[in-house]
Amino acid sequence: MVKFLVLGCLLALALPTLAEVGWWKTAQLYQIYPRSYKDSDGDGVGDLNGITEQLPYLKEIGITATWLSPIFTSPMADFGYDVADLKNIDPIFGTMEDFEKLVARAKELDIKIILDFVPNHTSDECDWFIRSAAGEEEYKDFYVWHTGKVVNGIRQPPTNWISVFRGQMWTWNEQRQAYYLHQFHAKQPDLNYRNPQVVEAMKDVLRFWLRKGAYGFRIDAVPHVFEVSADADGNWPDEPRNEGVDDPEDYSYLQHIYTTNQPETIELVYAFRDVIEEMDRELGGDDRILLTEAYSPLEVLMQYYGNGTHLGSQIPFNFELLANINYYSDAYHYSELIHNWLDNMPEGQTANWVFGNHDQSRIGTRLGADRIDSVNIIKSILPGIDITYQGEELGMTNVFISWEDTVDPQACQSNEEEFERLTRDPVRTPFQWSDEQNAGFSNASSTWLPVSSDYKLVNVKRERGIALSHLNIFKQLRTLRDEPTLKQGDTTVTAIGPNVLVIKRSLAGQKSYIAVININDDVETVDLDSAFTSISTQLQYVVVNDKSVRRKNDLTFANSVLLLPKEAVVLSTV
Ligand SMILES: *[C@@H]1O[C@H](CO)[C@@H](O)[C@H](O)[C@H]1NC(C)=O
Ligand SMILES: *[C@@H]1O[C@H](CO)[C@@H](O)[C@H](O)[C@H]1NC(C)=O
Ligand SMILES: CC(=O)N[C@H]1CO[C@H](CO)[C@@H](O)[C@@H]1O
Repeated sequence: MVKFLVLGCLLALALPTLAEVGWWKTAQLYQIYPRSYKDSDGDGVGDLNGITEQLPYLKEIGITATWLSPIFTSPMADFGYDVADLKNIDPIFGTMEDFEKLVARAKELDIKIILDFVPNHTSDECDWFIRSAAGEEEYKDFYVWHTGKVVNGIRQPPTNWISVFRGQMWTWNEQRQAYYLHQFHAKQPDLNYRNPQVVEAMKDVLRFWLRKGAYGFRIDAVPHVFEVSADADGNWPDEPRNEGVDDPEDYSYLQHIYTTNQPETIELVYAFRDVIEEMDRELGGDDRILLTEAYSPLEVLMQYYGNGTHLGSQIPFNFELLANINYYSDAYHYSELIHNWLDNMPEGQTANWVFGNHDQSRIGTRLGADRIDSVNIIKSILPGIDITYQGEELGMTNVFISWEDTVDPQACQSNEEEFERLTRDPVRTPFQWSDEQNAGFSNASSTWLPVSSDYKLVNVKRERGIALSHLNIFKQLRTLRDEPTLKQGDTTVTAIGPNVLVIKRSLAGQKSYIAVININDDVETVDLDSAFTSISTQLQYVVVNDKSVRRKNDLTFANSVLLLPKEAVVLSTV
C-alpha cells in the first residue's frame, strides 16, 4: 500500500498537465482540399460554406484542426498556389464573411482552422507584381529581376535554371525590359526574400489572418523560397547537369543546388515563428502553429524545429514514410523509417506522421487497398501529431482522369504520353459523402474533376453503417488516442521478421497498447512476450480490421498472437 502511494505520487509529478502539453502536440490534423470537399452553391467546385456545413463531420471523426489548401484570390493558374490578393478570399470559395462564419462555427465545435500560406511567389496578377513590373520605387525589388545576358548578339536568360513545371525558370517582361524568376509557373513570379520589405509585407499577411481567427499556417514549398545569392556583378551560377536525364525541359535535367534548400530558408521560418509568438501574446488563447512542407534531407528538416536558441516550425512535415514506403516495403523498412524521425528529432520536440496529401498518390493506390487500415493504425498509435488528407479515412483511391479531363498545370504543361506521371488530379477528385448524385459533393450537372466511379461503395454514409469500414476503424482509433498512454506514453517500434511491424506504447500505471501489423500475405504467429519483456500473459483486442477473425475484447496469449494476411490490430494489456 505504501509502495503504491509513493508510486502514485511520482506519477503525478511526472505527468505534465494538458495545458502545458499544448493542444497541438497530440492533435489530429486533417487536410481539406477546398475545391473538392463540399460544393454549397452548385457550381461544381467546393467552397467555404460547404466546409462550414460539414464541420460536424470533422467533429464526428475526431479532428482537432484542419488546414485548408489555398482559398485566397487567385487566377487559378495553379489552383490557388498563385495568389493575387494575399488578404482576400477567392470568389470561387466565397467571401470574407463566409470565412468569418467558418471560423465562428469551427470555434463552437472546438476545431481549429489552419491556412495555407504560399510564400514562394505571388500571381503575376498580384498588385505587387504589377507595380514591380512598372518599376515603382517601393516595389521595384519585390521580385527577382535580371536583364539577362547577350550571347552572339542574342538575348538569353541569366542562368540555365529550369522551372519545376518544365522549361525556363525566367520569363521576359516587356514593360520592365527584364527577365523575372519563377521556380514554378510563369504566372507565379518568385518574391525576392533578400529584400527586407518583402519579409515585412509577408509577416503582415500572417498577422492579418491570425487576427481573423486562423490558428496558424501550413507553409508551402519552403525549399524553393531562396535562390543562391548573386555575385558582386548581380549574376548567378548555372546549375550542373543530372546525367541520365535527356529532356532539357524536364526539371530533373539539372541538379538544383542553387535554387533549393538554401540556408536562409530556415531563418525565414524562424522569422515567421516570431510572428506566431508575437500574435500569441497579442491575442491570447491556445497556441498558434506553423507547419512546414519541405521535401528535404532529414538533417535539414530537423533544423526547421529550431536551432536551440530560436524556435522554428512546430510541425515540419515528416515525409519519411510517405516518400520511402512502397508496395514492396517490408516491416524492417517501416521500422527503420519510423526510427529515423524519432531518433533524430531534437529533444523536447513533437513527432508528426504524414502518409498522404494533395500532391501524392493515395495510400490505397500506392500501398494497396488492403493496407489502408494498417496505415491508419500506424499513424494513430505513434506518438505526436497524426495528419490525414481528406478521403484517406474512407479509403478513397486514385481516380483515373483522361488527358482530355486533366486540369493540373503540372500535367497540362506536358503531353499525352507523360501526363500520368505528373498529374495530381487523381488524388484531388470530389470527396465522397454519399451514394447520391456526384457522391453528394455537388448538385451541379458536372464537377470540376469527375467523381470516382467507386462512390457508391466508398462514401461516408455507407461506411458509417459498416462495423469494420475504414471510416469506423479510423473513428475507433481517434477515440483511442484520448488514452493517456497514447498521449504521453513511451514508444517502442520494432519489426518481428520481415512481415510484422509492432508498435508498443506504455505509461506507468496505465494499460499498454500494442499495434501489430501483418504487412504481407503470410499467416504469422508472433511472440510478443519475448519481443517485449514483462508484458502481461494475456492481451485484449481493442481494434481489429476486417482481415481479422477476432472481435473487439477477445483475449489472446501474448506469446502466440496469430495474424492472418494483412491483419492489423491494436491490443492492450488487461
Ligand atoms: C443546387 O443547390 C443550390 C444551393 O442549394 C441551389 O441554389 C441550386 O438551385 C441547386 N441547383 C440545382 C440544379 O438543383
Ligand atoms: C539560431 O538562429 C538565429 C536566428 O536565425 C540566429 O541568430 C542564432 O545565431 C542561431 N543560433 C545558433 C546556435 O545557431
Ligand atoms: C505559390 C506557389 O507557386 N507555390 C508553389 C510552391 O510550391 C508548390 C510545390 O509544392 C507548388 O505546387 C506551388 O505552386
